[in-house]
Amino acid sequence: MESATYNRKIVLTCAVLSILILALGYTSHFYFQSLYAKKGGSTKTTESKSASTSSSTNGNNSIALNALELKNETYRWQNTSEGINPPLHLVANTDYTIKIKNPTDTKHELIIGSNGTELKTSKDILPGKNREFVFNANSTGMLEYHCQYHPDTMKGIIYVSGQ
Ligand SMILES: [Cu+2]
Repeated sequence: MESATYNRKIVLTCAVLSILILALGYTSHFYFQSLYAKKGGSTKTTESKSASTSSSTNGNNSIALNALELKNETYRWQNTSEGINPPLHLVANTDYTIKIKNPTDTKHELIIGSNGTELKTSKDILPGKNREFVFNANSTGMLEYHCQYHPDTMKGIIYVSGQ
C-alpha cells in the first residue's frame, strides 16, 4: 500500500517535470524564431536597396570593347556578347560611352569612321590601360571602326538606326 503511493508520487513528479521542460523548450523556440525573423527582415531591406542602385546605373548606354591578342601578335577587338570584331548597333542622336580595355602588350587606337572620314578617335590606349569616350552618331546608316595600328585585323561595322 505504502509503496503504491510512493510510486504515484514519483509518476506525478516526473509528469510535472516533463511538462516544465516542454514548456521551456516551446517558449525558447519562439524566442529564437522571432530573433531570426528580425535578422532576415533587415537583410531583405539591404538587398532591395542594392538592386535599385544597380538598375539606375544600367540607364546609361555603354559599349565595351577589349583589345585581344590571338597569337603571333595578331590582334582583334572583342566584346562579351558578340565575340570577335563585333558589329555595333547604335541609335542615332544618342550618347554611347565606349569603354575600351587594353590588356595586350602593345598600344591600340579605336577610330570610328565613315567612307574614309574620321568621326571619332579614342586616342592611343597604352598597354594595360583603359579608355572611355562618348560617341553620338548624328545620322542613320553604316559606319565602321578600326584600330589605327592594326586596321586589317581590328575592324568592324557600326549600324546606326533611327529612334
Ligand atoms: Cu590595334
